[in-house]
Amino acid sequence: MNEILRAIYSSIIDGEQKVTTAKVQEALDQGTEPSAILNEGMVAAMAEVGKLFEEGEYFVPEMLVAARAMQSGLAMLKPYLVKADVKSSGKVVAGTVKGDLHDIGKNLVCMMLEGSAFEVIDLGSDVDPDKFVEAVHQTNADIVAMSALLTTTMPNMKVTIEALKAAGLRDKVKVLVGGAPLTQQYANEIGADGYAPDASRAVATAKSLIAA
Ligand code: B1M
Repeated sequence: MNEILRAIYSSIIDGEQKVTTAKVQEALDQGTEPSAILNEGMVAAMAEVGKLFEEGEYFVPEMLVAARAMQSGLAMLKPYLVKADVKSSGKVVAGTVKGDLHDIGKNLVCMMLEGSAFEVIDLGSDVDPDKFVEAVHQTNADIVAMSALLTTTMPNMKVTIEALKAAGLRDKVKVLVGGAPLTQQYANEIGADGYAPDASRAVATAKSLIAA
């Protein structure tokens, strides 16, 4: 990792939001690839924050300031990840499931989808199953994209799929799921149509779901 990426990495771990934004700008000015800033500097830092939390070195406040630094860096990368395109690839209703406040991965997935010309209706985090249903009704979406970061909230994906069924919408919409604790096997078990382990594969899977 070069010096500027290391500085971004450290600033996120230390939760130094101002340093993160300054260093991301510096990296962009130097011509560093946005994908390197994202993956090597920022995503890697959040993985380390998770490790420190697991080891009892970090607590929720430290995770929170790191998340704020990450979000501000992500906002600066957005124009580079989201390019305008004329033809819509499809309409996606996205959200983090009920009970789950983790939205960084979901935001990244939304940005990458927008970058591939998907129209994204982002419902945010802690999204009630009924809100997903209502949004699909209102927007006629092609895909429901759900994210979960907690093992305790993963079951709410199944609850949402059941709510879509109960509303008679399950045949009209594809369901794409992802998030750190998920697996392809879990996605199969809950009856999702697609699973992706990261944001770029979420885009590829969304495209193949539309094509199918
Ligand atoms: Co929390 N947290 N957290 N947290 N947090 C984790 C998830 C945890 C693994 C940390 C740990 O113990 N190592 C752990 C979960 C353990 C478990 O369930 N087994 C945990 C815990 C326990 C908690 C609390 C319960 C802590 C507490 O209160 N005691 C609490 C729960 C709050 C709640 O949600 N109700 C909590 C709170 C928080 C903060 C609010 C402080 C903050 C979130 C802020 C925010 O998001 N705005 C936070 C953070 C930052 C984390 C870690 C450190 C980082 C998550 C992150 O943003 N990663 C996380 C540890 C870790 O993940 N290693 C942790 C970066 C992001 C880019 O990755 O979200 O995985 P990720 O997204 C990836 C892929 O997963 C995938 O693509 C993304 C990019 O490639 N992906 C999809 C995600 N969604 C997808 C959807 C798709 C496809 C792919 O299709 C639709």
